[in-house]
Amino acid sequence: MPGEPQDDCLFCKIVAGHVPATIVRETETTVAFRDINPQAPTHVLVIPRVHYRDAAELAAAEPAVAADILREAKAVADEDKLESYRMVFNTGSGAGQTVWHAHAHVLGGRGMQWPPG
Ligand code: D5M
Repeated sequence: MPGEPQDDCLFCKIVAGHVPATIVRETETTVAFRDINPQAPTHVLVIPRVHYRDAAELAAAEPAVAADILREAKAVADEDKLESYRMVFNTGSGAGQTVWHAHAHVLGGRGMQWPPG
């Protein structure tokens, strides 16, 4: 069921504390932890506690939680004292999504190129 924890979801396991992660912030609705394969000095994933396969499904079903993720991205950036940061939602395998639990990448601490690859 969308919104319910999935037994086979890595990020649901991190939310439940069954898989270790370097957690940087937690709220009632979100968890933020360092990406295991960082692409920048700051690379944090902000995820909803509830399970939706991608950001689009989350925003359609629980827009307030989607907004919480945007707010938490800024809080992560503030904690790492970033003046600017990039937020990425890979949505669909063609865009590079590999974990099917909605998540925002928060990247910063180095110069960024545009367009992204
Ligand atoms: O991003 C999925 C991201 O999840 C990718 O950057 C690696 C990261 N990842 C995978 N496993 C872990 C664990 N165990 N801890 C922290 N980060 C992890 P996507 O946009 O789906 O490609």
